[in-house]
Amino acid sequence: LSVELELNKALKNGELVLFYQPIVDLTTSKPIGFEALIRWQHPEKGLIFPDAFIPVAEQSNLITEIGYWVLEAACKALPNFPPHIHISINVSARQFMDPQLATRMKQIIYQYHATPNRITLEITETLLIENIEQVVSSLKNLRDFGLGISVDDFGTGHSSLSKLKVMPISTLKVDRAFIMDLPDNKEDKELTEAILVMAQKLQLKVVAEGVETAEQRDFLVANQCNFGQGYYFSKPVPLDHALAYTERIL
Ligand code: G
Ligand code: G
Ligand code: MN
Ligand code: NA
Repeated sequence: LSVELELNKALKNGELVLFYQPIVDLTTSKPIGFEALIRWQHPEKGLIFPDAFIPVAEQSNLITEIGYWVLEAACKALPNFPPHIHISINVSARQFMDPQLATRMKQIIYQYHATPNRITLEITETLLIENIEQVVSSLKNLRDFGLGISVDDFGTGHSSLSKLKVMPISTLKVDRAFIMDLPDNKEDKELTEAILVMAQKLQLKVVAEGVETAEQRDFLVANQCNFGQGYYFSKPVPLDHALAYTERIL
Protein backbone atom coordinates (compact mmCIF):
# COMPACT_ATOMS: atom_id res chain seq x y z
CA LEU A 1 0.00 0.00 0.00
CA SER A 2 1.37 3.44 -0.87
CA VAL A 3 1.86 5.96 1.97
CA GLU A 4 -0.85 8.08 0.38
CA LEU A 5 -3.45 5.31 0.43
CA GLU A 6 -2.47 4.28 3.95
CA LEU A 7 -2.71 7.88 5.10
CA ASN A 8 -6.13 8.27 3.54
CA LYS A 9 -7.23 5.18 5.48
CA ALA A 10 -5.62 6.56 8.66
CA LEU A 11 -7.60 9.78 8.30
CA LYS A 12 -10.88 7.81 7.99
CA ASN A 13 -9.96 5.39 10.83
CA GLY A 14 -9.17 8.15 13.31
CA GLU A 15 -5.45 7.36 13.55
CA LEU A 16 -4.34 11.00 13.31
CA VAL A 17 -3.83 12.89 16.58
CA LEU A 18 -2.78 16.38 17.60
CA PHE A 19 0.04 17.03 20.07
CA TYR A 20 0.34 20.46 21.68
CA GLN A 21 3.40 22.59 22.44
CA PRO A 22 2.99 25.63 24.72
CA ILE A 23 3.70 29.14 23.44
CA VAL A 24 4.65 31.08 26.57
CA ASP A 25 5.00 34.62 27.83
CA LEU A 26 8.80 34.66 28.22
CA THR A 27 8.78 36.86 31.33
CA THR A 28 6.38 34.62 33.29
CA SER A 29 6.71 31.22 31.51
CA LYS A 30 2.90 31.08 31.48
CA PRO A 31 1.30 29.69 28.31
CA ILE A 32 -0.67 32.11 26.12
CA GLY A 33 -1.43 29.42 23.57
CA PHE A 34 -0.43 26.06 22.13
CA GLU A 35 0.78 25.02 18.68
CA ALA A 36 -1.03 21.91 17.46
CA LEU A 37 1.33 19.47 15.75
CA ILE A 38 0.00 16.42 13.95
CA ARG A 39 1.11 12.82 14.58
CA TRP A 40 -0.01 9.51 13.14
CA GLN A 41 -0.76 6.86 15.75
CA HIS A 42 -0.12 3.84 13.53
CA PRO A 43 -1.61 0.57 14.86
CA GLU A 44 1.58 -1.39 14.07
CA LYS A 45 4.34 1.15 13.54
CA GLY A 46 3.56 3.32 16.58
CA LEU A 47 3.78 7.11 16.62
CA ILE A 48 4.81 8.56 13.23
CA PHE A 49 6.07 12.18 13.03
CA PRO A 50 4.77 14.63 10.39
CA ASP A 51 8.06 14.81 8.45
CA ALA A 52 7.32 11.22 7.35
CA PHE A 53 3.83 11.90 5.94
CA ILE A 54 3.02 15.64 5.56
CA PRO A 55 5.29 16.04 2.48
CA VAL A 56 3.47 13.06 0.89
CA ALA A 57 0.08 14.57 1.73
CA GLU A 58 1.26 17.90 0.25
CA GLN A 59 1.74 16.24 -3.12
CA SER A 60 -1.99 15.62 -3.40
CA ASN A 61 -5.30 17.01 -2.19
CA LEU A 62 -4.96 14.83 0.88
CA ILE A 63 -3.33 17.82 2.63
CA THR A 64 -6.59 19.72 2.12
CA GLU A 65 -8.60 17.00 3.88
CA ILE A 66 -5.97 16.63 6.62
CA GLY A 67 -6.00 20.40 7.06
CA TYR A 68 -9.76 20.42 7.72
CA TRP A 69 -9.37 17.51 10.11
CA VAL A 70 -6.69 19.47 12.02
CA LEU A 71 -8.94 22.54 12.33
CA GLU A 72 -11.83 20.36 13.49
CA ALA A 73 -9.68 18.59 16.09
CA ALA A 74 -8.36 21.95 17.35
CA CYS A 75 -11.93 23.33 17.63
CA LYS A 76 -12.97 20.25 19.62
CA ALA A 77 -9.98 20.64 21.97
CA LEU A 78 -10.42 24.38 22.49
CA PRO A 79 -13.17 24.28 25.19
CA ASN A 80 -10.84 22.19 27.39
CA PHE A 81 -8.34 25.06 27.63
CA PRO A 82 -8.80 28.23 29.73
CA PRO A 83 -10.50 31.01 27.73
CA HIS A 84 -7.35 33.18 27.34
CA ILE A 85 -5.51 30.32 25.58
CA HIS A 86 -5.39 30.14 21.77
CA ILE A 87 -4.49 27.22 19.50
CA SER A 88 -2.21 27.68 16.47
CA ILE A 89 -2.51 25.28 13.55
CA ASN A 90 -0.13 24.80 10.61
CA VAL A 91 -1.57 25.43 7.16
CA SER A 92 0.34 24.23 4.08
CA ALA A 93 0.67 26.44 1.01
CA ARG A 94 -1.19 23.88 -1.06
CA GLN A 95 -4.30 24.26 1.11
CA PHE A 96 -4.66 27.81 -0.28
CA MET A 97 -5.21 26.34 -3.75
CA ASP A 98 -8.64 25.31 -2.48
CA PRO A 99 -10.92 28.25 -3.37
CA GLN A 100 -13.29 27.09 -0.59
CA LEU A 101 -10.59 27.33 2.12
CA ALA A 102 -11.93 30.39 3.94
CA THR A 103 -15.57 29.32 3.60
CA ARG A 104 -14.96 25.79 4.88
CA MET A 105 -12.74 26.95 7.73
CA LYS A 106 -15.44 29.38 8.85
CA GLN A 107 -18.09 26.62 8.63
CA ILE A 108 -16.01 24.35 10.87
CA ILE A 109 -15.45 27.14 13.38
CA TYR A 110 -19.21 27.90 13.48
CA GLN A 111 -20.06 24.20 13.74
CA TYR A 112 -18.00 23.83 16.93
CA HIS A 113 -18.97 27.24 18.34
CA ALA A 114 -15.29 28.09 18.51
CA THR A 115 -14.21 31.70 19.11
CA PRO A 116 -12.31 32.81 15.97
CA ASN A 117 -9.79 34.89 17.89
CA ARG A 118 -8.71 31.78 19.80
CA ILE A 119 -7.45 30.21 16.57
CA THR A 120 -4.25 31.22 14.76
CA LEU A 121 -3.11 29.98 11.37
CA GLU A 122 0.62 29.40 10.87
CA ILE A 123 1.61 29.99 7.27
CA THR A 124 5.07 30.03 5.69
CA GLU A 125 6.95 32.87 4.03
CA THR A 126 6.95 31.09 0.65
CA LEU A 127 3.20 31.56 0.55
CA LEU A 128 3.72 35.32 0.79
CA ILE A 129 6.05 35.71 -2.20
CA GLU A 130 3.71 33.86 -4.49
CA ASN A 131 1.20 36.60 -3.67
CA ILE A 132 -1.56 35.00 -5.66
CA GLU A 133 -4.78 36.98 -5.46
CA GLN A 134 -6.46 33.93 -3.95
CA VAL A 135 -3.99 33.65 -1.06
CA VAL A 136 -4.33 37.30 -0.09
CA SER A 137 -8.10 37.23 -0.41
CA SER A 138 -8.43 34.04 1.69
CA LEU A 139 -6.07 35.43 4.35
CA LYS A 140 -7.90 38.76 4.57
CA ASN A 141 -11.23 36.96 4.73
CA LEU A 142 -10.01 34.78 7.63
CA ARG A 143 -8.29 37.66 9.42
CA ASP A 144 -11.48 39.77 9.17
CA PHE A 145 -13.38 36.81 10.62
CA GLY A 146 -11.08 37.06 13.66
CA LEU A 147 -8.37 34.44 13.16
CA GLY A 148 -4.75 35.27 14.00
CA ILE A 149 -2.21 34.82 11.20
CA SER A 150 1.42 33.91 12.04
CA VAL A 151 4.36 33.63 9.68
CA ASP A 152 6.11 30.38 10.63
CA ASP A 153 9.87 29.71 10.29
CA PHE A 154 10.41 33.44 9.71
CA GLY A 155 13.81 34.31 8.26
CA THR A 156 14.44 31.06 6.42
CA GLY A 157 12.28 31.66 3.35
CA HIS A 158 12.45 34.62 1.02
CA SER A 159 9.77 36.93 2.27
CA SER A 160 9.76 40.34 0.77
CA LEU A 161 9.86 42.74 3.71
CA SER A 162 7.56 45.17 1.91
CA LYS A 163 4.89 42.46 1.73
CA LEU A 164 4.97 42.01 5.49
CA LYS A 165 3.46 45.44 5.88
CA VAL A 166 0.54 44.84 3.54
CA MET A 167 -0.19 41.20 4.34
CA PRO A 168 -2.81 40.52 7.03
CA ILE A 169 -0.29 39.17 9.55
CA SER A 170 -0.36 39.45 13.33
CA THR A 171 2.73 37.49 14.41
CA LEU A 172 6.22 36.49 13.28
CA LYS A 173 7.61 33.18 14.50
CA VAL A 174 11.39 33.52 14.36
CA ASP A 175 12.90 30.29 13.09
CA ARG A 176 14.83 28.09 15.50
CA ALA A 177 17.94 28.48 13.29
CA PHE A 178 18.38 32.05 14.63
CA ILE A 179 17.71 31.09 18.24
CA MET A 180 19.79 27.95 18.72
CA ASP A 181 23.24 29.60 18.94
CA LEU A 182 22.12 32.56 21.05
CA PRO A 183 23.55 34.40 22.87
CA ASP A 184 27.14 33.44 21.82
CA ASN A 185 26.85 33.69 18.04
CA LYS A 186 27.35 37.35 17.12
CA GLU A 187 25.62 37.15 13.74
CA ASP A 188 22.54 35.41 15.09
CA LYS A 189 22.43 37.91 17.95
CA GLU A 190 22.42 40.84 15.54
CA LEU A 191 19.93 39.25 13.16
CA THR A 192 17.56 38.43 16.01
CA GLU A 193 17.86 41.96 17.40
CA ALA A 194 17.15 43.38 13.94
CA ILE A 195 14.08 41.17 13.46
CA LEU A 196 12.77 42.21 16.89
CA VAL A 197 13.21 45.93 16.14
CA MET A 198 11.54 45.55 12.74
CA ALA A 199 8.61 43.58 14.19
CA GLN A 200 8.10 46.26 16.83
CA LYS A 201 8.00 48.98 14.16
CA LEU A 202 5.51 46.96 12.11
CA GLN A 203 3.50 46.26 15.30
CA LEU A 204 3.82 42.52 14.89
CA LYS A 205 4.01 40.13 17.82
CA VAL A 206 7.07 37.86 17.89
CA VAL A 207 7.35 34.25 19.01
CA ALA A 208 10.90 32.87 19.25
CA GLU A 209 10.96 29.22 18.23
CA GLY A 210 13.20 26.48 19.56
CA VAL A 211 14.07 28.08 22.92
CA GLU A 212 16.09 25.42 24.73
CA THR A 213 18.05 27.29 27.44
CA ALA A 214 17.60 29.91 30.16
CA GLU A 215 20.37 31.97 28.49
CA GLN A 216 18.39 32.13 25.24
CA ARG A 217 15.26 33.10 27.19
CA ASP A 218 17.15 35.85 29.07
CA PHE A 219 18.62 37.27 25.86
CA LEU A 220 15.17 37.34 24.24
CA VAL A 221 13.54 39.02 27.25
CA ALA A 222 16.35 41.62 27.34
CA ASN A 223 15.56 42.40 23.69
CA GLN A 224 11.81 42.81 24.22
CA CYS A 225 10.82 39.51 22.67
CA ASN A 226 7.58 38.72 24.48
CA PHE A 227 6.79 35.16 23.48
CA GLY A 228 8.63 31.89 22.99
CA GLN A 229 8.26 28.21 22.36
CA GLY A 230 10.68 25.34 22.74
CA TYR A 231 11.96 22.36 24.68
CA TYR A 232 13.06 24.66 27.55
CA PHE A 233 9.35 25.01 28.36
CA SER A 234 7.93 21.78 26.93
CA LYS A 235 8.13 19.54 23.90
CA PRO A 236 4.89 18.85 22.01
CA VAL A 237 2.71 16.64 24.26
CA PRO A 238 -0.72 14.93 24.10
CA LEU A 239 -3.81 16.98 25.02
CA ASP A 240 -4.08 15.76 28.64
CA HIS A 241 -0.44 16.70 29.31
CA ALA A 242 -0.97 20.12 27.71
CA LEU A 243 -3.99 20.74 29.94
CA ALA A 244 -1.97 19.67 33.00
CA TYR A 245 0.81 22.07 31.94
CA THR A 246 -1.71 24.91 31.85
CA GLU A 247 -2.95 24.10 35.35
CA ARG A 248 0.53 23.60 36.80
CA ILE A 249 1.76 27.01 35.70
CA LEU A 250 -1.33 29.16 36.27
O1 G B 1 7.28 18.25 15.74
P1 G B 1 7.22 18.44 14.51
O2 G B 1 7.91 17.14 14.12
O3 G B 1 5.79 18.27 14.95
O4 G B 1 6.74 19.06 13.13
C1 G B 1 7.47 18.86 11.96
C2 G B 1 6.91 19.67 10.81
O5 G B 1 5.61 19.22 10.44
C3 G B 1 6.80 21.16 11.11
O6 G B 1 7.44 21.86 10.05
C4 G B 1 5.34 21.44 11.09
O7 G B 1 5.08 22.70 10.51
C5 G B 1 4.75 20.31 10.24
N1 G B 1 3.41 20.03 10.75
C6 G B 1 3.08 19.58 11.98
N2 G B 1 1.74 19.48 12.11
C7 G B 1 1.21 19.91 10.94
C8 G B 1 -0.13 20.05 10.45
O8 G B 1 -1.11 19.82 11.15
N3 G B 1 -0.27 20.49 9.17
C9 G B 1 0.78 20.80 8.38
N4 G B 1 0.52 21.22 7.14
N5 G B 1 2.06 20.69 8.80
C10 G B 1 2.27 20.25 10.06
O1 G C 1 8.00 24.16 11.39
P1 G C 1 7.25 24.30 12.65
O2 G C 1 7.72 25.45 13.46
O3 G C 1 5.76 24.31 12.52
O4 G C 1 7.51 22.97 13.50
C1 G C 1 7.94 22.97 14.78
C2 G C 1 8.96 21.87 14.87
O5 G C 1 9.99 22.24 15.79
C3 G C 1 8.37 20.58 15.40
O6 G C 1 9.03 19.53 14.78
C4 G C 1 8.73 20.65 16.87
O7 G C 1 8.73 19.37 17.48
C5 G C 1 10.11 21.25 16.79
N1 G C 1 10.56 21.93 18.01
C6 G C 1 9.81 22.64 18.88
N2 G C 1 10.57 23.15 19.89
C7 G C 1 11.84 22.75 19.63
C8 G C 1 13.08 22.95 20.32
O8 G C 1 13.19 23.62 21.35
N3 G C 1 14.18 22.40 19.76
C9 G C 1 14.12 21.65 18.62
N4 G C 1 15.26 21.11 18.18
N5 G C 1 12.97 21.45 17.95
C10 G C 1 11.84 21.99 18.45
MN1 MN D 1 4.55 25.86 13.11
NA1 NA E 1 8.84 26.92 12.73
